[in-house]
Amino acid sequence: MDFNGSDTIPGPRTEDHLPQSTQAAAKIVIVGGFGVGKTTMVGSVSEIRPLTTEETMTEAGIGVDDNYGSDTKTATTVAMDFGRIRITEQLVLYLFGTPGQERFWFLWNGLFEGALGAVVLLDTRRLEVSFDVMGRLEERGVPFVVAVNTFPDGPRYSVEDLRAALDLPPEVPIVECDARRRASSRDVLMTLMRFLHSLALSGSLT
Ligand SMILES: Nc1nc2c(ncn2[C@@H]2O[C@H](COP(=O)(O)OP(=O)(O)O)[C@@H](O)[C@H]2O)c(=O)[nH]1
Ligand SMILES: [Mg+2]
Repeated sequence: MDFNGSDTIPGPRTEDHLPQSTQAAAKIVIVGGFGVGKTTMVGSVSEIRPLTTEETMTEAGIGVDDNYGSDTKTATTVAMDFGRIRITEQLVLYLFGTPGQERFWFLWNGLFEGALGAVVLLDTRRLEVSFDVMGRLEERGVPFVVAVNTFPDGPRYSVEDLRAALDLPPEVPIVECDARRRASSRDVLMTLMRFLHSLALSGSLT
């Protein structure tokens, strides 16, 4: 499947050098349960060819990786996805997509080191697969926004209903996205950056 969608921004994707105007870089993690679209999002938005460590699902994952709602999926990310996007003239984001499966949580300490913020991806058919991840982020004090990846057969909920179901405070942004589309994934990152900016202004970022 072509994850880049039809709105891929024209021109060469690979920018190996950072432009002179770049002044700052930030680390962002993309998290969520199995099959919610992390690899897809990093792949659609990255300006460099994304690095991904996918491995064909093995016996070890059978019965452990809940494959519901993603029956065509035969690969799962065992370590992480990595990409890069220049979000403004000055700011570059380094993206780390990290697996939500419990057996990979030992990776998280290192992956969250120095992370400015996170995107939690949700699949409305299986909201519960992203619950634990949100709890972990809260424990570690990593601010996050919630992006609802719209799968065609997924139930649609209002933002208010989702906020109540996820027990999220009113300030945490919840947005819809299509992880396959570059512009949509970029919008999610912009929402996160605006949220982080507002936290910094209000003095809530430590
Ligand atoms: N319809 C739809 N399918 C998606 C979207 N994002 C991902 N997928 C599909 O969902 C499956 C799981 O995505 P993947 O990025 O591998 O999930 P990950 O386990 O979170 O990395 C893939 O087979 C994609 O085809 C989306 O926004 N819309
Ligand atoms: Mg993946």
